[in-house]
Amino acid sequence: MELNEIAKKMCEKGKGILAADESTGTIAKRFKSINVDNLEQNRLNFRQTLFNSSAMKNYIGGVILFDETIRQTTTLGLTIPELISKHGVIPGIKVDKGAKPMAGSNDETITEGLDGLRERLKEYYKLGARFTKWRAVYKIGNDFPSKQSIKSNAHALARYAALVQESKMVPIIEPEVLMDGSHNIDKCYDVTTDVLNECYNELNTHKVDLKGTVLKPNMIIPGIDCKEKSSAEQIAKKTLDCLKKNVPSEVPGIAFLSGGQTEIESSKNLNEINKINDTSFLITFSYGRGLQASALKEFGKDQKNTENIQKAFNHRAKMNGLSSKGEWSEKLEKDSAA
Ligand code: 5MM
Repeated sequence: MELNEIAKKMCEKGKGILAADESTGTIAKRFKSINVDNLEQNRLNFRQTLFNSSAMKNYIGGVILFDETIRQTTTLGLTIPELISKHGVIPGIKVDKGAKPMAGSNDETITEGLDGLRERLKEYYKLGARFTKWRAVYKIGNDFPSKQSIKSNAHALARYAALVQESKMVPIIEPEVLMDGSHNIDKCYDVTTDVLNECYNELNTHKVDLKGTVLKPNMIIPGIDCKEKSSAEQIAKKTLDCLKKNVPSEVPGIAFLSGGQTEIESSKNLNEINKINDTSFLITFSYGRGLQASALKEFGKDQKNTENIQKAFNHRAKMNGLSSKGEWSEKLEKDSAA
């Protein structure tokens, strides 16, 4: 498949991406919150339960995996990429090595992982991956994000994307402006504008074919401690405006991260965005917490209760599938949950 076709399939109307690429440290936090030991077998159990849910076929276009997961074989006898592909879903892989402290700018990070990336990509392709993900992290504060953080993270994202396309896979470009802090929605709009601009400058310099990429941005949203709350309509308007002004129209798909929003908030906001989407972008979800929080709770109650875990996941995937078409509503949320 051509890169543009893969990108469009990942973000197909009614579907989105499941971000199940928590590194061992991140999944440790998630499991701690439900009192589950962070063992390889438990990580496999949880993930294979999600990847074998009925929602996969109807509402999921791609799954982002972590290095450990793409190599695992399920108790059903299939490898994880085989299980995912069986449902017609595209397997993908997180290839960054994490956000590390940035020399020269206290409290900011640079995402690492470029060394040896070309070789790692060849292996991931053989294991079945057809798209990849790299996340850059920017925090908002008095002096943040610095020019240094915006420039160096964009440069790394572009070098990553160029290598991924050379390996015949679609790069997901994830510049995440964090929700942490008390900044208002306009500050998030301004910082996201600067971040996106620099990313597309660098992607252009590195000759990345934008038709074969997917953008995974944050929504334009006030900081978690901001006193001025914004409605879903305001968030949608500002988010779409920011994307229209800063994302080139060749980009086929935009799949948001949930970033700490609740499951319902992330569905509602995505729905509002799609209700007013007058662009050619396929706008959808690439949620980690926004898709998995309820299923994770069920897993914590009883790891063996596959039915309840899958029920929770199927419901969230269906709700977000509706949001990707602007067809979600609070009534459907309640009816379907019942
Ligand atoms: C699922 O979490 C992903 C992995 O995080 P770490 O590399 O820190 O372990 C993360 O990159 C994720 O893809 C995005 O942040 C979106 O997840 P949320 O939970 O924000 O929707």
